Amino acid sequence: MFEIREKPQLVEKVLLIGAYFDRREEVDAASLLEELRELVTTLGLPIADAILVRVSEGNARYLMGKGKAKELIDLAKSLGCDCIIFDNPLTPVQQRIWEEDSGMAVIDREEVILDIFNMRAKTREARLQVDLARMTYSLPRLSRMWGHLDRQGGGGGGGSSPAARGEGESQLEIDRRLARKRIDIAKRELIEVKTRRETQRKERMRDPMPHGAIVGYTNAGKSTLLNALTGADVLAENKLFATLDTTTRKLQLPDGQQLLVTDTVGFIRKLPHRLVESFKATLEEATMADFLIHVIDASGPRALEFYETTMAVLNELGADTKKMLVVLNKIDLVPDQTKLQELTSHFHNPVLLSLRTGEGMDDLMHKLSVMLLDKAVRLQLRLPQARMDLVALIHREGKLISQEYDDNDLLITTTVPKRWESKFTPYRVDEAGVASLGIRSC
Ligand SMILES: Nc1nc2c(ncn2[C@@H]2O[C@H](COP(=O)(O)OP(=O)(O)OP(=O)(O)O)[C@@H](O)[C@H]2O)c(=O)[nH]1
Ligand SMILES: [Mg+2]
Repeated sequence: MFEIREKPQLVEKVLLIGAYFDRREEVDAASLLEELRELVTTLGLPIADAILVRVSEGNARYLMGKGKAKELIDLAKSLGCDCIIFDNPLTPVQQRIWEEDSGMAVIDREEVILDIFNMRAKTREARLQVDLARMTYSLPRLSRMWGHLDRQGGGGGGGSSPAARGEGESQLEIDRRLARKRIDIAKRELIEVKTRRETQRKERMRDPMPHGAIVGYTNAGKSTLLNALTGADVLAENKLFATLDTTTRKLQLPDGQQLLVTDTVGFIRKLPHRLVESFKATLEEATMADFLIHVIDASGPRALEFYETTMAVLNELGADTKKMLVVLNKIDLVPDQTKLQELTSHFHNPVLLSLRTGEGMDDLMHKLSVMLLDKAVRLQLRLPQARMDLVALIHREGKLISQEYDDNDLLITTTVPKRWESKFTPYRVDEAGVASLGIRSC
């Protein structure tokens, strides 16, 4: 039986490296390296240093010149590191060469993110999706000195020592076969998950309620928002990728309208494509929602870039054209009003919010109401007593504006979500309703 080895127990000290190839990339590379620092800290690995390297002449084997590579390996050794982490993607061959030359574990940003997801995955669905992504990452890398896959207990060359190279092609072949088998099993099980989610979604459609998905960059405050809106108790913390599973709760707005709100997985720059692929079943909650609540951490210097990153992933999922309410969160951390105004000017009518102080919460509720009303129709009805079920439906789903009795009938003015409109058609007495029945009004 193969298991995925936990890295934190193995790694004592890490050197971070961010390589860039053009002077114009320097600022971005520096910011990505800072983010890598956060990612690695989230993983619980102590960092010795972080180095930004400008590569003028590349060498496909090392990503950079051989001399530069040697310099960095010497630096890692002098700092007492046992692991080097690149912000750049490494090919399986580059990774192996660096490991051989340094005698250390060498990993890249993608592997770090995969490991965080692995650490966070709690439910069966999340576990399956993470496993699938990690296995596809590991498959071409099984011959690494320090592989993901390790034999647990029994069998030669196992335990926690690095899987020795030169064990022979056959061992590698066995590893690959087992890895492929596990990938197939995970894929098959994920099809079941997808089917189950589709069934759940169909059930929701029978009693459809507007559905908004909270999306955004990792750590923007999505879960905190769901908790504040609905009293849910999703874990929200100052760590990257605190949430890997979706949580859906019902929200009743002050004007009585109801909607479902879903908290989703956060995105990040250079989010491994295989994670997006593997997490499609979960991310579909965002694609299937009627509208998006896009939460942005307004306090960060790169708020706009993070917004673009989220939009790019949404685009990949086919959800970027959905109706969207932008929420600029954490405004308590932005004392500079000019800066806030500048950021605000990039969006159409955003909500300025602080979930810490509660400022902007009323505006958020109001904008949600308006958004939903957009999808509501106003009806004038004459309902016979036999249709008290429709009165109940109005109370549950719509907003009662006025009602009075006329003989045994109820005369009602109401707004209801558009999707319920047809249920009321036979009882409409407004012009649109009369016209739809083919009766001319005079
Ligand atoms: N100062 C301040 N902190 C906030 C605000 N909203 C959320 N936070 C903090 O930001 C951190 C991240 O919040 P989460 O709700 O976990 O963020 P998330 O978007 O769900 O993050 P992931 O699940 O990792 O994608 C937590 O420590 C929150 O307490 C805010 O308005 N102001
Ligand atoms: Mg969260």
